[in-house]
Amino acid sequence: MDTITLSDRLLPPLFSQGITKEEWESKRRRELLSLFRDAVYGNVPDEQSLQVSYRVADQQEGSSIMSGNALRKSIEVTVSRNGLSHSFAFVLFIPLGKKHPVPTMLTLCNRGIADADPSRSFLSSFWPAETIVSQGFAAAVVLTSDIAPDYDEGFSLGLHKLFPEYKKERPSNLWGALGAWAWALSRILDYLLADPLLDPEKIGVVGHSRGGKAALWCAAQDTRFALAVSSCSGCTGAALSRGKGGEHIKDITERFPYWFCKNYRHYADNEGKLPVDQHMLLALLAPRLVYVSSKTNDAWADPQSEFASCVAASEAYRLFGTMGIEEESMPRPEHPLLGGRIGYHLKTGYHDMDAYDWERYLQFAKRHLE
Ligand code: GTR
Repeated sequence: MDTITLSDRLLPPLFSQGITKEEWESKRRRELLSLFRDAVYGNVPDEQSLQVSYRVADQQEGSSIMSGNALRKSIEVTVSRNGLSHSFAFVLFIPLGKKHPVPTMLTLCNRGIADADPSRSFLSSFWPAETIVSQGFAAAVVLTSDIAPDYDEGFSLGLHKLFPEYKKERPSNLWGALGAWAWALSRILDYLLADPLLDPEKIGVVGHSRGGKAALWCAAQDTRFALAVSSCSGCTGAALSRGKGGEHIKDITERFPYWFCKNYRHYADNEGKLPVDQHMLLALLAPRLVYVSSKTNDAWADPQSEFASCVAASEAYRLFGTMGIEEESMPRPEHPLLGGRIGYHLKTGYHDMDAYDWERYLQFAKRHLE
């Protein structure tokens, strides 16, 4: 396949020539985060006023839980502010009979409960908890809809209900649903980091499509995540916006205005004016691990633009003396690139996250985390 040409995309530069990795960390990284907050994903409102508490609602092990191979915990997270509160739950399977502490994969599930079933009556390949656990990883999952609804409810439900002052008018640079999902993933991370059975240095965050966008945004901000995995995240996820095929900023801000801050809509049909592009989102993870996967029949997400983003972000990895993506040519389907600190594969199929994808994510994580 062809080598990716980036010059046609007219991307804003990641950094100026001669920058050191210290300058990147102390200055440029912060600038990019503020640009993404103000123009795309929004700022967290009044963060210091939010109080978070955790309650283990259920904890079980034994033959009924993954045939005795895992401990299952259900944890309720309550976020309070000025007398209001919102709770959401996440589920955690920790492998038993393995050497602890173990690495963890935290998945943001944007589908229904059947795809993240704690009872394991439904064994969905979208979140194959048994596979994850059998490979020695703890598997955690949370539903997007439990954190903040995935429809335009006028900023009044989920975490948003803690901010009644913004219900009438949401300031243009304030978060939407994606920002709330990303913030909640970091609150789950706070809990995971304190669990002695889990390795605090080896926690990854995984998401598909809108969940992939949120997983990347979360790990871009929160350096405590060792790895971010994006499946088919496309527009405003892994894919470059400039020169993108399929979904554009105009499409996404018309259909899902509540995902982003209001400012983002100014870049509809106006990508060239956007102060960032999505290679910068991946670069914010450098030198940590990122994995991007695409499907051949997912032109809406645009695999070429997702891969081009990995190539462009690799410059930030070179600042750290490490390798981002290992090849600059778009790989053929079923030819994963696992050697660099940015992993990538294209798989034959439609917009989905499946068993093949998970096998590659776990393979990549093992290879680089061990
Ligand atoms: C689509 C949306 C995409 C992607 C997808 C999904 O309708 O246009 O950006 O996020 O939904 O989440 O499955």
